[in-house]
Amino acid sequence: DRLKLSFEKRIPFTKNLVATELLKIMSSKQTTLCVAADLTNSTDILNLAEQVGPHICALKTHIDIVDDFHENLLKPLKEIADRHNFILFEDRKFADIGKTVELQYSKGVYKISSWAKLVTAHSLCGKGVLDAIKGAEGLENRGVFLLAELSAAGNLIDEAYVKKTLKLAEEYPELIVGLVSQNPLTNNPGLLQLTPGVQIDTKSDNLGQQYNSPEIIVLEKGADIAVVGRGITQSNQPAVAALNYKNILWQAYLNRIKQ
Ligand code: BMP
Repeated sequence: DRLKLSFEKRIPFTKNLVATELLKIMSSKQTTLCVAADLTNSTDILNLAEQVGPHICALKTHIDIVDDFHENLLKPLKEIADRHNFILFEDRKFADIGKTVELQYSKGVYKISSWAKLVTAHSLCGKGVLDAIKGAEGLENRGVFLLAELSAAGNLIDEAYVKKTLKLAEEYPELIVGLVSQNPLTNNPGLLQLTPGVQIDTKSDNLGQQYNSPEIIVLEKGADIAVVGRGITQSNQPAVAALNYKNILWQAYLNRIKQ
């Protein structure tokens, strides 16, 4: 059962090298925290990465919201990620025909495949998206988190869509690192559950985002990795806030795997 196994014991079940790396980082740094660096200024992103770096397993970006984006952002960002041992994760949510996804993933201003070991993809468009990511130029080791559920109020995903997403994930074990979901959908110890919509003391924003507490998402909703954005980025002391989320999440995980 995925929920009762330690991250270390789950490593042999993964068939993707980024998943293996992620599980090793989570175990050694004792963190399941992924910070969503949803900031629109390059310097702010670098400062945030430096501050929260020691406490995270991955930094999730929306690179297309950066006002002053220049490829010069990527070198220092990679350097910070290497030094603090976390993974760069572009939340691109690919959803188009395979050929277009191939171009969006590897070309254009952002050349995502050259720096992000992890990306997200919607299952909506089917296999072509995953074949495109698999075959495109870029980093040798790459992994995909497939979106199975959303934290957005009123989203159109239903039970059948979730089931079909799970089936698609199982067809690409060498590419799929895990699922983005709000509930425990699989017992496969080789798949990681990434859960956004996490904040302490806040239940929603004014645009449909829905939050659960760190304890609830780990103990009741099955999260392995928690995505926290504004709960940390809007804090006066992001490093302190990140450490606090990290500690609460890790304790909840220890309680979950306790026999
Ligand atoms: P925040 O914690 O500030 O609400 O940010 C959540 C982050 O997770 C955002 O970057 C958003 O794009 C992402 N996300 C989400 O909120 N819900 C989902 O279902 C999937 C997401 O990727």
